[in-house]
Amino acid sequence: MRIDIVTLFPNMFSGPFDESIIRRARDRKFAEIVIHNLRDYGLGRHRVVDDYPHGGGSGMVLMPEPLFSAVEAIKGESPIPVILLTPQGRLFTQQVAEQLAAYSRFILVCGHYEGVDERVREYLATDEISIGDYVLTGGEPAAMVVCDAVIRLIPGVLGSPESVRDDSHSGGLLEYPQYTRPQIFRGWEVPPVLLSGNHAEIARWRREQAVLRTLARRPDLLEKGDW
Ligand code: 6GU
Repeated sequence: MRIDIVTLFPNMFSGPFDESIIRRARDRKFAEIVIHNLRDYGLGRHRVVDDYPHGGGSGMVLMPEPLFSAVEAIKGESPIPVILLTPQGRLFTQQVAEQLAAYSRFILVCGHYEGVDERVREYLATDEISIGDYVLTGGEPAAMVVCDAVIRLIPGVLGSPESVRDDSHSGGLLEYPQYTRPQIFRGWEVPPVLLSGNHAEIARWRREQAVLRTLARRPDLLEKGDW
């Protein structure tokens, strides 16, 4: 998979993609992440990328030319999905991550300032995604979230396919409680069923815990009925 990211702040991405599982996925060529500086496509000697909103109002708006130039230079003639990261997008969920994981390539465009010229939404973006109902200063952290959630779904990136299957949210439920050694820590014991060796019992207990935990914390997930 190849993910191209268009951003005004390319330095924000050094670090998050250079550690842990995403680093390993890149090293092993499961995923290629290419960062593009929107400033390189800015207008004139000053490489301008934003301007005042027509009709007045506060803040600056990203101009269409630099964004179209950047995305067209990346795409060439290929029809690649162009996803604008904006608080106005559709909500990013595990299901959306699974949809994106089916692509071999897509482009993430990080919005910034007060907004993006509407013609970018209408004629350049093929999709708009928000990572939640709160406002970030820019789309960069959202791009990191999307990349992480999608790359870990690529077959081979995680150790075992079961760890993807058992994730919180993947089965429409939160994950069951996990325990490791020691068996007793400061007097707090591991639930005995987990030490019983009875795999059917353990599976039933975990399912029950997942349902109870989802009911207590995220009853909205149960109402969706995906479990
Ligand atoms: Cl994708 N961008 C910004 N600026 N804020 C957000 C967001 C994206 N998703 C949630 N809040």
